[in-house]
Amino acid sequence: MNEQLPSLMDTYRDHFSIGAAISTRTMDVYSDLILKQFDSLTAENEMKFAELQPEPSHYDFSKADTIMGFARENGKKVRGHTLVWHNQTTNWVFTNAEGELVTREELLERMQSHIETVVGRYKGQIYAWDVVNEAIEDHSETYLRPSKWLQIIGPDFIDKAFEYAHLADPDALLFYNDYNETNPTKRKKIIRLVRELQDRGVPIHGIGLQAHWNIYGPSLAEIEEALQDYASLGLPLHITELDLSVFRFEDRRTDVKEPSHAMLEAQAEAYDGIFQLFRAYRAHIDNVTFWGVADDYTWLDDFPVRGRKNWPFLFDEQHKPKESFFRVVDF
Ligand code: HXH
Repeated sequence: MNEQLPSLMDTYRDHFSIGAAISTRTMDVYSDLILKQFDSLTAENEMKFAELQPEPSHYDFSKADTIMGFARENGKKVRGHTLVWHNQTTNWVFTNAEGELVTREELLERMQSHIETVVGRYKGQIYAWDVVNEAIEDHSETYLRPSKWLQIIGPDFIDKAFEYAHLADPDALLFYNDYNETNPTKRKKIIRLVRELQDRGVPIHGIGLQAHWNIYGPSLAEIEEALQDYASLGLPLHITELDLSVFRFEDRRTDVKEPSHAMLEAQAEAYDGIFQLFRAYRAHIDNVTFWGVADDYTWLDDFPVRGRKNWPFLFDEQHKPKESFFRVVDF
C-alpha cells in the first residue's frame, strides 16, 4: 500500500542526506522504512564507550558490527556516535586498580587507545564521527561541563579527542555534537569552543546540532538565528538527533495515551517550518538525522517523564506516514 509513498532520501537527494538512529533490534523492525526512506544510519547506543569497551581492553563489537553489516549490505552511509562523552562511559575509564582517579597521562592513553581501536576498526566505513558529545555546560556562567574528562585531563581533552580521531582515520569528518543548541547562551559557548578549536588548528570538520525539540519550540526564528550563527563558522552542519516531542519540556502528564489531533497538527506545522529552514540552509547542512524511525519506539518513551509515551517522528506506531511526513516531502 505504501508503494506510491515518496521517499525522504530521494526527495532530499539534492539537499542533504537523511538519516535515522537504529539499534540491532530496530533495524529489523524498521527494515522496510529504512531501506526506502533513509540513506544514512547512526547506532543509537551501540558505538558508545560503555557498549564498545565495557571493561579495560575488553572490546565488544558484536552489535556495532551487526549494524555496520546491515548498512554495508544495503548501501547506507554510517555516522559514528560517539567517542568521548560524560555519559554511557564506564567508571573504570577514570580509575586505577586502587579506585583512585588516574593521571592525565593515563587517561589520555586510554582515550587514545579507545579512539584508535574504534575509529580504526571502521576506517573508511564511517564517513563522520561525533568525536566529542555535550562538553558545554547548559545554563550558568560555566563554560565547559564539569566531567571526569575535564577534571582529569583539563580543557584540552577536546583537542586531544579530535587529534586522535584524525590520526585513526584521516578521511573521516569529525564533529562536535551538542543539544540545547538553539539556546542563545549555550549557542555562544558552542561557537566559542568551535572557534577556539579552529584557531588552534584542531581537526574539526563540522558541528552536530542534536535538535531534540518539541512542537512548542524552539521557534523558527530561534532556529534560523542558530543556523545562521553556526553557519558563520564556515563548517558543515549536521542535524544529528532530530525529534519533535509532543510535550512541552515542563509537561509532566502521564495520562496521554495517544497523540491528540491538535498535537499531530501542531507537529506537522512545526516539521513543515523546520524543513523549510533546513532547505533554505542547504548550502550549510549536509545531513539531517532523526533519532529514531517511527513512533512505536523512541528514547523519549519514559524520558524524562516515566510512564509517558511520546510520538516524535514522521511515521506512526504502525509505520504509516503521518501528516508531518507529507508536509516534509511536499515543497
Ligand atoms: C542525546 N542526549 C545523546 O546524544 C544520545 O546519545 C542519546 O541516545 C539521547 C540523547 C540528549 C540529552 C541531553 C541532556 C539530558 C538528556 C538528554 O539531560 C536531561 C536530564 C533530565 C532531564 C532533561 C534533560
